[in-house]
Amino acid sequence: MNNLSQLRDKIKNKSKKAALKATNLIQNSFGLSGGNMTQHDRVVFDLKGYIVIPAVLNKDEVKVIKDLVLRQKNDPESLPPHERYLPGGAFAKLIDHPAVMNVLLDVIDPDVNKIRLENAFLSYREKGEGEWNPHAGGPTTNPNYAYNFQDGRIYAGMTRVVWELNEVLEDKGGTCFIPGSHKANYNIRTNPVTTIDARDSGLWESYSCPPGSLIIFSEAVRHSGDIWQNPHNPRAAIFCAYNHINVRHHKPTIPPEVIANLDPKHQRFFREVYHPLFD
Ligand SMILES: O=C(O)CCC(=O)C(=O)O
Repeated sequence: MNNLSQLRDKIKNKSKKAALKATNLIQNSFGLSGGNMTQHDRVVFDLKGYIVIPAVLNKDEVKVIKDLVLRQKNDPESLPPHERYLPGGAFAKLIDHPAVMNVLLDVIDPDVNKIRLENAFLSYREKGEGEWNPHAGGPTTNPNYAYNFQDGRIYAGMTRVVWELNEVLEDKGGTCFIPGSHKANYNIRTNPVTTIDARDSGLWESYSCPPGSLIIFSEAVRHSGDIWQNPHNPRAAIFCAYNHINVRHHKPTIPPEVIANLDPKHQRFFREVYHPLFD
C-alpha cells in the first residue's frame, strides 16, 4: 500500500469515528438511544445518584415473589434445586423487567449484551435489625464503581436495583443516600468525615414507597443500610447488582444450576466478563 492510499484510509477512518461520535452525542443529548427512561428520571439519577420508581409490581406480582424468597429463606428444600437461590424461580422474569432495563440501558450501556447481573440477594430485617454502615462516594479510579458523564450520557459501573417487597416508611430503615456524593470531589470514601456520616448530620436522604417499588442507585453514591424501624412489617428487599460486561465487582456465587435453568434471554446476563467484540 503506498503512502497516499494509507493517508486516504486514515482520513476515512477518522471521519467515520468523528461522524459516529457526533451521532452518539446527538442521540444521547435527545435521549434517542438506550432505554426509555424519562428525562425527569435521567436528570434525577444523575443529580442524586439514585431514583425511586413507586409501585412497579402489583399486589399479586409482589405476592408471588415474596412467597418465593420466603420459601428460599425458610424452607429451601421444598423448592427444586434451581429455584432455591436468586435469581432463580419466579424472580427470573424480573431480571430484565422493562422498568429496570429502561434505566440500565441509559446508565450502563445502550446494548443489552453489555449488561451483566453479578448477584442478587434478599435483605430481610425485622424491627431493630440492621446496621448503619456508610460507604462509597467521592472520586474513584476503580472501574467497577465508575460514574462518568460524557458526550451527553451517563456511564455507570455497578448499579444496584432494589425491589422493595414490603412498604418502606421514610427514615424508618430504607437505604439512605447522600445525594450527589457519587460526584463529590473530596474523597469521602477513603477519608470519611464523622460529622457527615452521622445518621443525624442532615445530609442523608431516605424514601417511602409502597410494596413492589424499585430503588435504583449507582454504587458510587455514598449510601448506607439503616436500622429497620417500621412497626408494620419487616424489610423484604431484593438487592441486585448489575454492571458493565467489562468489569465485575463480586466473586461469582450463583449456582450453575440456577443459571442453566433460566430462559436464554436471561442467561445472557451471566456471560463471562469480557468485551463481546471478541465473540
Ligand atoms: O441494606 C441496605 O439498605 C443498603 C445495602 C448496601 O449498602 C449496598 O447495597 O451496598
